[in-house]
Amino acid sequence: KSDPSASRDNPNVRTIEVLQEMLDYYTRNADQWRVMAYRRAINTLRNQKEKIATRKQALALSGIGTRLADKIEEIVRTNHLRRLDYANSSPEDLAIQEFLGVYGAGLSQATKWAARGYRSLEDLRNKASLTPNQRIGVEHYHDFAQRIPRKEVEAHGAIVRRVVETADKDMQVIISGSYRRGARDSGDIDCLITKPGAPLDEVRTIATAVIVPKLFEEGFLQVGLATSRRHNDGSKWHGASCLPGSKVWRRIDLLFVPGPELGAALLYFTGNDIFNRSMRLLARKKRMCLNQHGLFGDVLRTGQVKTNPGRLLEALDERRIFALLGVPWRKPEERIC
Ligand code: DCP
Ligand code: MG
Ligand code: MN
Repeated sequence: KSDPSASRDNPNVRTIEVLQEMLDYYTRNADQWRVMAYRRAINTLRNQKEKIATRKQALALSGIGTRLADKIEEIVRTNHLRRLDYANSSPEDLAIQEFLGVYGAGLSQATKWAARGYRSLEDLRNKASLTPNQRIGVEHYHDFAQRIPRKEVEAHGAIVRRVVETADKDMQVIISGSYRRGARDSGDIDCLITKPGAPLDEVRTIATAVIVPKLFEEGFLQVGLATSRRHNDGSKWHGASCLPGSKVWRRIDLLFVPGPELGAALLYFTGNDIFNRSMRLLARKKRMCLNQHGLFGDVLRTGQVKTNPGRLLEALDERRIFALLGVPWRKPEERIC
């Protein structure tokens, strides 16, 4: 969606945007033939320097047939495509769109449910066979769909902080994610937990053996949500929390960080994700590598593959990572791309 080639300077951005919605629709409906046709058309339009406004102009391009050419003309003329109105309003498609909001369910799961004939959250709740995670996603659909006001993010963070500091007075909690960027409300609560000088093992052990159990015992944490092993070395915990006296469950993420990696972890966990991607890309261009563990230099790559891990340049000091990358310091509030 953030493809730079679809940027402002392409005269066909709006057409591409509408065709992309059709592509999404056909993808959801697993219509592979149309998916290919729309992909081809979108790519062709991306490569045009001129605005393609008429059926005739469109037909002159390779890979665009008569029906697509008509649609392109309609989009340019009306800024809209009537076909989209009912494409997105079939009962099956509406169900897929609703199911996409179930925490942890991707497009493939949502499509499967719809293909089995489920049309509502009620259907999922009563008829579908759900994994424990999916059941929580369905039962708390409306909770997780709500934004969390900044004050409430702070209240969740304060409970985590109290328990963390009781477990070990040298341990620290920093609320990261969109909250650290100054957002007025957040999608979830991101708590970074660390201890100066301590290795990951120490932080992770205290967190999983003492802090998380204590937060459950207090009735604050409600459930842990499984994550894929492949992407998690035990330094992340996903789940849901609830303030005393409230019934609304919120999504909460805990990140356990070794003291010496605080700067790199803060940079990663503050985001936003697009800003992170551009910082990593920049590091790569300078033959460095940036990840949540540090900034590394002298990295050798063969194509995309790293052939040596490089030498650690900085991990503790967030500002120094910016400096070494040659990027002027940006306050968290300014890290929105
Ligand atoms: N992150 C990332 N790449 C991803 C996901 C996350 O770099 N694919 C980093 C940047 C995010 C941070 O982790 O800012 C927290 O992730 P969240 O999904 O919680 O996103 P935000 O906190 O930024 O926004 P929201 O308010 O929606 O939670
Ligand atoms: Mg967040
Ligand atoms: Mn998060």
